[in-house]
Amino acid sequence: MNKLLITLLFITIAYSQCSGQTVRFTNPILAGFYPDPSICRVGSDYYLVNSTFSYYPGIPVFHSKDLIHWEAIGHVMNRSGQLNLIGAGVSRGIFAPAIRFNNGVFYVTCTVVDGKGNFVATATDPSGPWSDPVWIPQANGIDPSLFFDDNGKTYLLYNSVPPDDKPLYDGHRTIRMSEFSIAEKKVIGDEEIIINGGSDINKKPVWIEGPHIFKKDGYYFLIAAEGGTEYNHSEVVFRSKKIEGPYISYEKNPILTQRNLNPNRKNPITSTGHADFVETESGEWWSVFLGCRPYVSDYYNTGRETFLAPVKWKDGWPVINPDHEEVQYYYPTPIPSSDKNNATPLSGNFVSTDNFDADKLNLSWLFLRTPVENWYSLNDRKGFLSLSLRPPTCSGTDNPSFIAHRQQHLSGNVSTSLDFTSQLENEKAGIVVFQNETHYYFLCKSTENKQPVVQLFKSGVDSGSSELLASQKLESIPKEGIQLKIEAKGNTYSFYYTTKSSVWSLLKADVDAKFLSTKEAGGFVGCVYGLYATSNSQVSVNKAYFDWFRYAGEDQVYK
Ligand code: 6LW
Repeated sequence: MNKLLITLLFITIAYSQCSGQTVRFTNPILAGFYPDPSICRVGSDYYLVNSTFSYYPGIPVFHSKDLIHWEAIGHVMNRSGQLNLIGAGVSRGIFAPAIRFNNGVFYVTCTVVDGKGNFVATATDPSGPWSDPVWIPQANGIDPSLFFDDNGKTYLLYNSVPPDDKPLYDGHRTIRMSEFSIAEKKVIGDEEIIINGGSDINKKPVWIEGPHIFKKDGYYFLIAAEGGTEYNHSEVVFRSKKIEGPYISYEKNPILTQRNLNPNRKNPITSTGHADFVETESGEWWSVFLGCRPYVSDYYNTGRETFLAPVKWKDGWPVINPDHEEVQYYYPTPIPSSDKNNATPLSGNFVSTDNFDADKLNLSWLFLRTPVENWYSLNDRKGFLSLSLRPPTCSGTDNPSFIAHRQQHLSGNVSTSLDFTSQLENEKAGIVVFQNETHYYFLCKSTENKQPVVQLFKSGVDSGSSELLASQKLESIPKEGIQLKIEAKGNTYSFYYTTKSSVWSLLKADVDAKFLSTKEAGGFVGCVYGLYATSNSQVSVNKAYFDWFRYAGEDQVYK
């Protein structure tokens, strides 16, 4: 690049930063487990939803004016009557949602697996309240998505079983479609198979899913995930002149994948797929999709995150990220923007602290399954989050006293200040880094031989068992309590405590983080840091008081 160009680039960046304009954004735009993104635009407003599985509230709704600064404005499922997840494994429950808008009404279609299946919920205000789910029993499958045709007809498409439910190979699925009555919120007409297998059934494509249809230049374009949501994930596209097909596969499919790249490349973004498209007011096309950031090989603890990349139309077909082989951590901003919204940061490196001095929990906090009792409070002691110690533990499939923040970085730390006293060894409170019921580490304060201790437990692989990795008697404890810290550094976690603020004592260093990776633990979620208190199946009237929670992300790629 010649000197003039470099000078111009610096002037542009300098001007933009002086004027508060953001000239480039960081990926993932939603860091941490925010999988299966779906997006729509209404005027100059963008809305995005993600899967939440057995976390509650279900299906966060994000809003943005520029596709890069996102603010959580509510949840589709935030009433216990809408969604009872008790008994579900953490990666069950709510699978991939899709958000669409038509004639003043927002629609979210989604699936409760092991439950009543596919449903549609509606709202006129995307921040809620959303309707109760209207179940769609005729649609047998997952990943439902609506398409509103310009002739007033509506269609529901979804991933489903192979023809006659007789798979030709493992992973053989179909995309099926039915006309849908928006008035009656039910399928009408016959269901038809519009994609059998995937982009080329002769190559035995697996897991065609996450379908969405768009209409452009007289074509119906159908995009879908293919390859399964791991390393071989991809996005493929088909098109037809008629809504009912036949749909022709793009000869240059997939339009997005990272599976063919050098696995030893620096800071890889992998497993990209499950995309959705949005057209900006200026006619540019962009795609959101899920991707993963392994710290080594195919090990990642931050789950499947939401990325944004440009779409370009080539020979009448859409291609995601056409100017690069690798999905980029930085792209020029799609819409000139300035960092106006003061939402909880979701991208790049940041520090955020919750002092629990509001009268409601921040929307980014997660419960594990649907709370049916009042076991937490922001009013018991102003400026504190109180958790009642209750019998459920995070090894089970009940609703423990557990409020979590996603792990959004490969490196960083979380800390909290905890006022908790107990004479009983079964009573414990602290921070848990949690992937699922059999894969977590719990740093807690408790009692051992009537002495206050800080302990580190590793979950057992059978539900309910756990292994004590470290324990340290606590001498004097100041009235403000103890502070706990978990430090993540890619493939290790280190655990600290202090009774004198800012002088941390190491309890245990370099504990294996791979144990909490998706590769080892399985599932569809990502790690979360939970503020957690339990009486381990005993009755208790005790409470734990958390004064603040601090989160710091320190990923090298953003430095
Ligand atoms: C989602 C489907 C998928 O419904 O996994 O592997 C499911 N891809 O699209 C949960 O993310």
